[in-house]
Amino acid sequence: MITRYDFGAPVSTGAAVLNITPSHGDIPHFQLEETGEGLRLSCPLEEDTCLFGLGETVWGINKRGHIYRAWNTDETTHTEDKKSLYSAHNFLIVSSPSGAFGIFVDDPGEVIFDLGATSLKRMTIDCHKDVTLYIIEGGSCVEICREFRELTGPSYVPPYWAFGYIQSRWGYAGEEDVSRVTRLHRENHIPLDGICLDIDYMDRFRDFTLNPKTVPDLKKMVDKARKDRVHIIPIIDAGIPANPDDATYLSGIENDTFVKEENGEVFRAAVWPGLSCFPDFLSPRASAWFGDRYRPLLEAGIDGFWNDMNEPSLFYSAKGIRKAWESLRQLNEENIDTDGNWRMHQAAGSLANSMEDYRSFYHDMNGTRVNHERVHNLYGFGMTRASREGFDRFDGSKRYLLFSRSSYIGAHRYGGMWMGDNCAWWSHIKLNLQMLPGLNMCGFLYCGADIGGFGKDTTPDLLLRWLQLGIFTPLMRNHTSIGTRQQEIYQFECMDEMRNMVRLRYALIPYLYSEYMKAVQSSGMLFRPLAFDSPDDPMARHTEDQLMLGGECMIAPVYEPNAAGRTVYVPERMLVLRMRSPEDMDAELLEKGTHFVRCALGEVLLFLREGCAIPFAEPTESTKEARKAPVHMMGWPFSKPYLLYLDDGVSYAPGWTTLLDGTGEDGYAL
Ligand code: MIG
Repeated sequence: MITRYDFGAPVSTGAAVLNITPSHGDIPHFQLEETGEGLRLSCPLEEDTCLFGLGETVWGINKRGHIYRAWNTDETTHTEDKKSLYSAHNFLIVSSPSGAFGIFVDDPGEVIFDLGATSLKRMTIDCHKDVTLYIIEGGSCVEICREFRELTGPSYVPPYWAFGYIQSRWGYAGEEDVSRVTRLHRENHIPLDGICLDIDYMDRFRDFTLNPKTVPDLKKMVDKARKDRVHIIPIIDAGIPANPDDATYLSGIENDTFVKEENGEVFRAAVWPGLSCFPDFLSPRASAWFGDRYRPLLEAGIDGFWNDMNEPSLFYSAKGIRKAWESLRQLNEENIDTDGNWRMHQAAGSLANSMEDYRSFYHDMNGTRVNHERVHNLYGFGMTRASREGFDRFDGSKRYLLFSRSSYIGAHRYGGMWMGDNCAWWSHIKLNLQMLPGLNMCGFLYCGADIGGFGKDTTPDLLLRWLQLGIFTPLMRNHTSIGTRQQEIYQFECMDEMRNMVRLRYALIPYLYSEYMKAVQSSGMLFRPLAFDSPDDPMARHTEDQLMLGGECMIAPVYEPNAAGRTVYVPERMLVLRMRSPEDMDAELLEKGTHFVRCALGEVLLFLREGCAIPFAEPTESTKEARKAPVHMMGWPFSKPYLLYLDDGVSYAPGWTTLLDGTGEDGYAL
């Protein structure tokens, strides 16, 4: 049961799609306190209470023991002390052995979740005094989640090809890169469905322009890639260059679509193209304008985009840099002394993403002027919605690939997301896994991390192990930063093992796609904590490095270097498949309990629940041929039939499901 509580005059965020009448009773579970600036909710934590949710954050699956600040931030180093990443997903389930409830703090400004960090036995949430809170009670974590998802609406469905392997690198600029990367994947028989272009495909990093050297003929490039069964996925940034020779800028000024300062002047801050203006994604009119800017790219046949820098990230503002120079000018040029040294660092180091800048501009929310600080976390959501609505206006019958860096709950209806700038660190494989269930709880089903790591140089074994998690995530993209080691699979001596992982992914797509669609249609989750499926099992409740996947499977990836396998908690009788390739695997029956399961570098583990089998396809080199590839059932002999989801993969025409016979002839022989 969902109860809504309104305090003061809350901002309407667009997160919820159900219009629930606010209740005037006391809010259950929490003690409410008015602090100077806002509201504080606090609630005691029992010893065995687990806290699940919050979407994209650092920390474990259980969020207890850390402070989180909902404030969308371009954070380039995801270490365990970080309080904010790129998105705000303020939904949390408080699960105790005695029962569970959910809370959604629908506040688009800063919210602080102190989840047993200041005190072991207490959680507090600090939000604004104008806020809408939803409390969901009754039932298990799975049921609470389902109610929350019904409140916030159905998840985005990408095209089928978006389940294919995507190769990306900051530095891919156009035709040459696309043909080389395509050719080397095809020559080496590494399956591939998409290549991302990063900011260098644009003319001086300006949105909706093309670098004439690297993209002389967009349509030709797109058509050629399509013949090679590859989709080109260009990046679009939030900022528009404040430059009178830029057509998008001129159009934005003419149509009055940029956010403004108090005095009515257009707000300017630097990002990649230099001083830029920022579309007002909270204004429907400005959003429609922005969505229509994609049209020339869509007309050229582009059918996938990634939206970046939409926290919004600001390198410095026009005002901020002026102040910094003033402060620097006061220093002695040769001997700046200790205080001066501190001031110099302060002046330069506080320029990016400054609170002062965020406070200095306003949005036009249907005629009401709202300071950005109050609604900061809605900006990326607005950009996602604006672009998606633009695609729909262009061709409402077609599904486009779209994933964003910044988001708020509600954005999950319009697009997917990636987890931003991780590093080539082993700990980030685990972090990738731990973020998945929280994101799924909040409706973000189409997501994934930069496989192999964005920052720092990857290593062959790190990439291989990371692929062994990535083959299960709907967005499976290898992406890395400019300046790092080449990270395409064909760069490595263990290419054969890596290729086999991608081939396994393609063998699993019928399963992943079917389970994805079932999760969409039932407001369910593709990835769940073990605690959700086995709420009364104390071991399952505290398992931090394994996930349930769909209705039939569990995954337990290896995320440590030099491992010959790993310890796995098996919450019920399962068959583990130790897979080296679609053609080469062995199986072992595991009883409930803790096991050390062998898993050599070239192997990936997939656990199947008792009596379950999953569809498994003959892998193809792109999803284009996948429809014709034979599918058989793999798993327990004499397993129950499986409901396979089949649709045309691009339109919104409802799919039809087929029952695959699981009688056992095709079952994996024990
Ligand atoms: O300031 O476009 O997270 O994926 O490669 C860096 C360049 C801007 C950040 C994104 C990353 C992308 C990079 N971008």
